[in-house]
Amino acid sequence: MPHVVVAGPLHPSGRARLDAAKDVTVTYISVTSEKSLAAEISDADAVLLRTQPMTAPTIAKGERLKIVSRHGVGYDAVDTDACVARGIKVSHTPDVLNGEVANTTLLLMLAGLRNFRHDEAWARSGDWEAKGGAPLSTSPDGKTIGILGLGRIGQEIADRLAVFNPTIVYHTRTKKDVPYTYYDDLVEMAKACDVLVCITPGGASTNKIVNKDVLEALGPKGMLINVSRGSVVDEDALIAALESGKLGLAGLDVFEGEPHIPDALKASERTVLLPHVGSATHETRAAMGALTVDNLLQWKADGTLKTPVPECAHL
Ligand code: A2R
Repeated sequence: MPHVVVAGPLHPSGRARLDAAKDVTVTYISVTSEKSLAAEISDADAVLLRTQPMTAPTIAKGERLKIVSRHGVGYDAVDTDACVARGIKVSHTPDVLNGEVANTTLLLMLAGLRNFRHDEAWARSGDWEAKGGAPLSTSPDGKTIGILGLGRIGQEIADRLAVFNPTIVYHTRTKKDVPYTYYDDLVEMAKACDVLVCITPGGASTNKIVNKDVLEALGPKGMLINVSRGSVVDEDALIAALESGKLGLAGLDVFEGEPHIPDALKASERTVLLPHVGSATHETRAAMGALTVDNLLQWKADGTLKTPVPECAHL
């Protein structure tokens, strides 16, 4: 009978299905760090992984491990090479969160351009009555919006942005068959953009890809939105660009050292900040939980995965 360790919160609907599954032993643990995870998986056949990293030393502690079912689409914190070397299969939850992350992108964009933080405080504080109307803000309509990473989520963002009648441009490593202008140079794209949305995976190939040059190319009226991974943006360069006025605005759902957010970003009037809630709605977390459990139960039934990560698809 396989032993499944569920490491972190799972939506109640997913938990109910897992509890109802026959011939599975399930242990729920509430670890938040990789160190404490390593201590809990010595007799696990399967791990349902939330946000904790799983590096090679932790994977080695799971001597019986056969599957890691990652709750989320990004799996940059899981050492897939170490998993493949051991024949451990890794799944993730693509597609089911595309719409919600796109909604979060729109939320950040509108909040930034339309000066939501300032104007809400203006209404709430009585400044409207005491001082008059709030200053004018910027329309989201008709802007040039660059998408860094036009994959499943990036395409959904482009689709949902259509109501603003934008010019969409994009940067990826490979040109796609889409009706948008492709830039093979990120700095050149940033120069052309009013808003730049980051939605690539994390990991080595995108580490600090949004650097000082990209931020300054986006310019004093430009807005950066990051709904991908904190590692994609050079946070020191971002703070410097905001403080010097070389970048206009930043809407951030993810951070380099999250859940820590640098004081400079918290204090800035040019930022809109969220605590990594891109997919965090009841509906979407239920769908992600369901797919995570689907992968576990399919593996238990026939040894295959419903949505393996590409690196493990051959196993
Ligand atoms: O580069 P390509 O042609 O493989 O396109 C992918 C792009 N991408 C990059 N673009 C520029 N420089 C890179 N070094 C780079 N690496 C990847 O990101 C593709 O267009 C996009 C990723 O799309 P998907 O694999 O479909 O991922 P999905 O589901 O959109 O999620 C993206 C990320 C997750 O990995 C989490 O970190 C976050 O959104 O939730």
